[in-house]
Amino acid sequence: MNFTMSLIAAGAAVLLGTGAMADNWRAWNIHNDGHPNTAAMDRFAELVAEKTGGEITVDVFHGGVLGSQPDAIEQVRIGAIDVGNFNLGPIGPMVKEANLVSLPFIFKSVPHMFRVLEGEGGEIMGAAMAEAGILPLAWVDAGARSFYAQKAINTPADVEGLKIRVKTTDLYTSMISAMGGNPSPMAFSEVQQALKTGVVDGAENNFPSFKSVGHYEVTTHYSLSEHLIIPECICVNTTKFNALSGDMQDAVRAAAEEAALYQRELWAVGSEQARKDVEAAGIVVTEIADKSPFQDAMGAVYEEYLAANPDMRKLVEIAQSTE
Ligand code: GTR
Repeated sequence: MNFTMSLIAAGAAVLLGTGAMADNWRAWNIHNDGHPNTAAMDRFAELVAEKTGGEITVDVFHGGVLGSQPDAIEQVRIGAIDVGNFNLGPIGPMVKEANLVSLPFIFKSVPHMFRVLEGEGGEIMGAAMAEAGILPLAWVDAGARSFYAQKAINTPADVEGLKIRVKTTDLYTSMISAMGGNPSPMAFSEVQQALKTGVVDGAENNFPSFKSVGHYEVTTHYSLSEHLIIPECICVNTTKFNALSGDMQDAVRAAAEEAALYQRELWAVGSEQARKDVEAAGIVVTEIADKSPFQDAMGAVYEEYLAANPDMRKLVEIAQSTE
């Protein structure tokens, strides 16, 4: 090989080397267009490319096309999917500490939930999640979940005898049973059809999801029980993240934090708009002035859960003592 050829070969190697270093991540998102988290995840992808100078690019797969949420969480843990926007509810069966957020009425409000996440409670949950392979880069808002059905659900007694769809987390099953209802664990993608055909009588979610997947088209009443305030995360495979250089870690984290702040802004506006839209479409929204009957009914859920999981008491106390 002469000198010129060696130079060309060296140049090609450098180019190939650079090419090999650029990393393309696959991201999971359950929501479709028009949902605040879809726009936020697109923003996350843009910010990662920008802040890493193109060394990491992210392809976001919306609408849950990479699999159901419990499956996708597992995929991120093993590194088959790199990153995703996950609800902490379905993380609970894999990371016990995440179950804190699935105890009904554990948070007084969304700001209270964020204060807990930004304090010792969030540190404990985040560390346990990272240990399990799914590291939270930033927390995002998912508002509060309330019941909807073909009638108003203003007291726990209104749930009696109803078949209510829940996510596949034991605490939600207990929650519905404690009110005398029949819990029906089911994937998000199946709920609209189940409501439509009467396989279930009702479900529970926040306004943006109630609207975006058409649950409002097949129910008549949305009752503001606000029994669960479940945060979400932008979460990455732990090994993948730890293998990055310090600078790349900072860039990815900053991208997630910025995308999460953007999500919270979109959420505030989008959630109000979703409520207006479903009301305009004929949904009767009822305010529940006194939620104590619901809270009282949950006493049994806490008792049973903490008796079986005494090591969760500390997290519960941290949440309850956070102002
Ligand atoms: C939504 C949440 C999704 C999913 C869904 C459900 O509010 O953003 O991640 O958990 O609820 O009920 O399955």
